[in-house]
Amino acid sequence: MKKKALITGITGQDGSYLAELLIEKGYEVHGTLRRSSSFNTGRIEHLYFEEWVRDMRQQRLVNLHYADMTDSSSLIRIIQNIQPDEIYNLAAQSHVKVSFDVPEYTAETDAVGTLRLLEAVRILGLENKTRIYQASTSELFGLVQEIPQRETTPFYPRSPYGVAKLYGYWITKNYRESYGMFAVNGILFNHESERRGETFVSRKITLAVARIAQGLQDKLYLGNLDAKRDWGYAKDYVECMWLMLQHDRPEDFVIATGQMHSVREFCTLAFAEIGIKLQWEGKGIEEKGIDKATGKVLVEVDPKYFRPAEVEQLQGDPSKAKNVLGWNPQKTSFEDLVKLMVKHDMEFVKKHR
Ligand code: NDP
Ligand code: GDR
Repeated sequence: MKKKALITGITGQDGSYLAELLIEKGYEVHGTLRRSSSFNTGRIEHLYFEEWVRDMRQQRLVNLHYADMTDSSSLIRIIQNIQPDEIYNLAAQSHVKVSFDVPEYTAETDAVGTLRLLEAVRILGLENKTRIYQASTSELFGLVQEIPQRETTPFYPRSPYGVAKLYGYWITKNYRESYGMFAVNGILFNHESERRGETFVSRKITLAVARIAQGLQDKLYLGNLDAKRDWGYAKDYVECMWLMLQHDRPEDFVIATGQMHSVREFCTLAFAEIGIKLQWEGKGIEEKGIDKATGKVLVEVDPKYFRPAEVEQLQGDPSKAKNVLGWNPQKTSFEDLVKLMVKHDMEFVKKHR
C-alpha cells in the first residue's frame, strides 16, 4: 500500500520540492490549490502535465484539490476523501512585509488556518492515523534573545506574520499534548532556491543581477542591507520535513545551517558571479553599491522596503536535527546557494527577455 501525503501549499517553493521528494519515495501525493485568475501551478507543472509523471494506470502522480486555509469545509472534505497518512501544512501568506498590509488575512490563513486543519483531522477521527507537519519559522524568534537560536530560545515575533505563526506553533503543540496527535513544528530558518518567490530578497537580488548583466535593468533598490539571515537551500530543507514525520516521537526541530550573512554580503557575492566587484560607500539610506571597475551605482537603498519592525539577525543552531534526525545542515553552502541561483536566473532572464 502506497503511503498518502497531503501538502497544503503545494504550488509554493517548498511544496514543489516536497512533492518531488515524496513522489521519489513512492508516496501518493495530493496537494491543495487556490483558485487564481492566472495560472499558479508554474512550480509543479512538470509533475502534473507531462506524460512521464503518469504511472502505470495513467494517473497523475500529483493530485490537485481546490482548497483554502480560510475555508474549513474544503479542508474537511479533502482530508475525508484522501485519509492521508501525512499532512504537510505549508500553505501560508508567507511574506513578512506584506503581513503588515494584510494582517487580518495573514492571521486567518497562518494562525486560524492551522487550527482549522488540526480540527479537521480531529473531527474526522484521524488523530491516531494522520501525522502533521506544521511549517513554523525562525520569525518566531524575531527580536534576538540569544544567538544562535535553538528549540529552547524564547520567542519574540516582530510582524503580523510572526505573531500568526506563533499561534500556529502553539496550537500544533497544544493538539499534540491534548489529543496525543503526531503533530510537529519544523522551525525553519530562511531557505531559498531557483523557485523562490521573486519578492523575497535573495531572488530579488539574483534576478536583478541577471537583468543588469543582460542590460535589461540599471539598478537594484533594496531595504535594510544590514539584516542578517541564516540562508539555506530549500531542497535540503524539505528532506527534514519528511524526516520529522518518520521519527519515532513527535518533536519540534530547528532547521538551519548555523551560518549568518548580511543582505549586503548576499549582494556582493551575487554580483561577483557576473564578474562585478561591488564597493560599498555611504551610510544608512545613503549607502550605495558601486561597480569598482566602472564607478556605476548598481545598488541603492529605498526606504519603501523598510519594515515597521525589523528582525535584524537570525542564526539557527541545527544540532538537534543533526544529532537526532541525522540531517546534514551544511549540504549546500551559502556560496553555492548564491551561485546556483544566479546561474539559474541568467538562463531564466535570457529565456524570458
Ligand atoms: P510560498 O509563499 O512559496 O508558498 C506558500 C503556499 O501557500 C503557496 O502554495 C500559496 O498558494 C499557498 N497559500 C497562500 N495562502 C493560502 C491560503 N489562504 N489557502 C491555501 N493556500 C494558500 O512559501 P514557501 O514555500 O517559501 O514556504 C512554505 C511554508 O513554510 C510557509 O508556511 C512559510 O510561511 C513557511 N516558512 C518558509 C520559510 C522560507 O524561508 N521559505 C522559512 C520558514 C517557514 P499560491 O501559489 O496560490 O500563492
Ligand atoms: P524574511 O525574508 O522576511 O526573512 O522571511 P525576506 O527575503 O523577505 O527578507 C530578508 C531580510 O532582507 C531584508 N531586505 C529585503 N527584503 C525584501 N523582501 N526585499 C527587499 O528589497 C529587501 N531589502 C532588505 C528584509 O528587511 C529582511 O530583514 C522569509 C519568508 O520566507 C518567511 O515566510 C519565513 O518564515 C522566513 O523567511 C524565515
